[in-house]
Amino acid sequence: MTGTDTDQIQRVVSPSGVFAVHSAGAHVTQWETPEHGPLIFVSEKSGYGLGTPIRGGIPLCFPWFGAGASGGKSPKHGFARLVNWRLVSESENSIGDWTVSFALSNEDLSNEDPKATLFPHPFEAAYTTTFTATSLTASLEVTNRGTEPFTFEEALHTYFRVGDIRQTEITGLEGAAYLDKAASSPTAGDDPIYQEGPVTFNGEVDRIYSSRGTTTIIDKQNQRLIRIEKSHSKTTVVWNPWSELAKGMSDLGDDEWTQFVCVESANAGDSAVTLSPGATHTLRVTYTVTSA
Ligand code: TA6
Repeated sequence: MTGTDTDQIQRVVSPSGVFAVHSAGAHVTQWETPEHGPLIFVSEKSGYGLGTPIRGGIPLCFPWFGAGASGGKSPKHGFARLVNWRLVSESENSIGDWTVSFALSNEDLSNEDPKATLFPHPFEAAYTTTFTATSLTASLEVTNRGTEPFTFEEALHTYFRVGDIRQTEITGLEGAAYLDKAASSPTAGDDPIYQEGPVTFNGEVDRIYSSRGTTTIIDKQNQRLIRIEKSHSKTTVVWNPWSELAKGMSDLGDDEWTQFVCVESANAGDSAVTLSPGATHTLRVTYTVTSA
């Protein structure tokens, strides 16, 4: 069972940095290191607490992404980011690196909860994050505890802090096919487009790439690189709302859109995961920061 009916924050200040994860959504909100400062963006206008998606950090999207592979599902991006996860363990090592683990299962959702009917499958999810002065590793493990196969989508919808999105590029997606979901983009639609060169930003970007590969965020203003290495993830989503959309978002300051890029390690759409009874799927990501 959830154990608490309020959001509990696990936070450490250590020689490796300052790290925080909320029980609501098992949501990472802080990864700050002595050499590089804040690496994760959270909006100053974000709401917090059960049922409120945090604008920033690492939202966990599960068991569907967006409105789901076949559309029409609500809440957007699934219910995992809205509910309390159980704290399983928390430990700091001798140099100040920190590991924290949370779990969520169908039994944590009461039978009366409409969320339980949205995904009526016996599942167990385990989410572990390890923070160091130069890296953050996150792994989301989903196990089918039932007798029938089920299909789910997932994403670590990470908001990386950048000095200025207009001076930011992403490499590693060259040649990858993507669906352009940005309403304001002339190429928006359901036909695949192929990425030419690095991803650059000069307007709204909302793209779902078919890509298992490593990507790198080049943050020119902060003179740093964040390398994103992942396993068992076939989808990479890149998002920045740009100025017009940002104005309509009540939980984002008018100029805050310049300060982040979402690079999401996911399995979504055609890459949804089907799990046999008893099987486990693990999506694992490591973010490593270096000076440019
Ligand atoms: O992952 C990109 C996306 O699906 C965008 O379309 C954008 O809406 C973003 O997620 C944020 O979603 P949220 O529900 O957190 O406002």
